Amino acid sequence: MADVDSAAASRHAAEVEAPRTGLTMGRRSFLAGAAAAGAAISLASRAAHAAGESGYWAKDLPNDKLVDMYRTIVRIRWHERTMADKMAADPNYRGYNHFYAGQEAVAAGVCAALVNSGGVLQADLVYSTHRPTGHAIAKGIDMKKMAAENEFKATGINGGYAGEMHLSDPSIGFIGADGMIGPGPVIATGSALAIKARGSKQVVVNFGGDGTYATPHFHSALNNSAMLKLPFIYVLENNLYHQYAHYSYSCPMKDIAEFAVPYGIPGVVVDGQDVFQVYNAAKTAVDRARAGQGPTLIEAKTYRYYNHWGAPGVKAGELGAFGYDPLAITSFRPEREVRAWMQRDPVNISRDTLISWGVLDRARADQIEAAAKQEAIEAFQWAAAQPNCKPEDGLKNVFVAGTVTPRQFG
Ligand SMILES: Cc1ncc(C[n+]2csc(CCOP(=O)(O)OP(=O)(O)O)c2C)c(N)n1
Repeated sequence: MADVDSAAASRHAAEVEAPRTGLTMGRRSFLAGAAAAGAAISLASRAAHAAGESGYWAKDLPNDKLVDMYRTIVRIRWHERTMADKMAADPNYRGYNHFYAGQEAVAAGVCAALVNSGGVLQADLVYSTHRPTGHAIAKGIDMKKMAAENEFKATGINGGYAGEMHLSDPSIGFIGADGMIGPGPVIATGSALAIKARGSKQVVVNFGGDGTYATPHFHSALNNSAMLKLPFIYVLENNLYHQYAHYSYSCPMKDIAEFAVPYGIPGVVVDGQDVFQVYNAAKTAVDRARAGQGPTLIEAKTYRYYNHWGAPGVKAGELGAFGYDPLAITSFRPEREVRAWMQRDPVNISRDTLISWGVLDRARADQIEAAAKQEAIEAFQWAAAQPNCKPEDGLKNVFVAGTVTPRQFG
């Protein structure tokens, strides 16, 4: 994990100019650099842990909380794998997804630092993206009801009318997915302003991709949350691509976290494959936000194993999407790049770290993973047997029933 400063900002601006122009540094070496940076962050963090330095918050957690983070990662992983397999191989399956496999440690680490129950007036709030299933599971959504929702079933968590990109569960503070790239952070800062006005101790987390950096909403959210010292955390999951374009095509910096500098707030780069590092960064940001000290921008370096959307390139039973498909544009990134990132897999890193800490042993880790796989299989089986939602009910739950009393805070 590293704080950024303006000297680093100009250094990285110069570094990133290269892959865009191709003058001094190829895109591949840029990617290799990013992967090496992730590994170096991981090493530094382990050293900090060994030295007992403060700030490595994960070391203070009880074992069951640490194991829960691993469990969350494998639950997300097997949800994604099961769904991707269904999309690839089951012609009757109607659901769809933007898969999160590869990025699980980000959602698991962030949500482990949050309050995830008590409804919208007590839970910490998460604003998610078009890639929401991992965030939803980490926040505590019922996997069966989410599986039913994603297949437009009447018993889905939102009655089958939301589907993947409008998925929500306010009871756990999961305000919801958002199919639009950009506006989420502005809405989330509005929520953070309401929380500040009410004087509750909640915090608001906005997840966004590297594709949100170049939107006005990203900058508006950072500016307003800094000006008003809002309890707001922007978790930017930099999985290197927005849809099919590498982020160096739209961002002049290597580390997007450097854009915290102009807004005078902490900007933190974290290894998004290591759940304990993500947790450390999130906990620091959450403590700061709860104490009224304002927002933080966290950039998690990570990678998605599947395609941008759906299951092109997926072979049922195999993790990840590979190969060339002219209709689905799977060839936007080299296969070796996918395989290289899969070497630093969040499931393996979390499991092996816990084994090295003496918190888990291999047999118990395998049991937890097998239970997660079984849970996902049963969730999709349950969802398949549910009734479809009815088109004529489409407007139900869109408007609040009865009158709404205006309220003013402060
Ligand atoms: C306003 C808007 N423009 C375009 C799109 C189409 N779109 C969907 S996802 C996406 C890219 C998102 O990239 P990023 O934020 O990096 O997230 P990732 O998909 O990599 O997780 C785009 C352009 C959209 N959903 N909304």
